[in-house]
Amino acid sequence: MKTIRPVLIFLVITLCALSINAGEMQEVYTAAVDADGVQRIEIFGGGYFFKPSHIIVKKDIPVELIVRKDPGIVPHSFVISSPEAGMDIKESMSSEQKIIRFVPVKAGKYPFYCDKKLLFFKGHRDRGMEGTIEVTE
Ligand SMILES: [Cu+2]
Repeated sequence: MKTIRPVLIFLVITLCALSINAGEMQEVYTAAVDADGVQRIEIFGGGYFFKPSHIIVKKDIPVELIVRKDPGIVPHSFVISSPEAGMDIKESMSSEQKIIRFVPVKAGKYPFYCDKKLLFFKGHRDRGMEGTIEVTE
């Protein structure tokens, strides 16, 4: 028991640290509805992430995603391939803001990602450039 205890304490601390880290990486952003009835969310993308990476929007209310990427030369895109939920989007990102408009029509969790890939290298999505858009009733 005397030797097990420090190990247990170490494990607990490690697990806590890990869960805090995971929480930070999955930054959740819940959209507010603006006075004009639109849910606006700014999304920033870069190598290889989206921030925030988990956004929550309400069903049947128009959404405007204001997307922008870092100023580097690496191209990035913003893709949601969920036409069944009213989201069929494929936009190349720029360091200038771009507005993507849609109305989510079905509750659920849908992936968004960057579909860029250089030659035989791993695609950006595989490197972590993806997130979740969660549509709630
Ligand atoms: Cu990318």
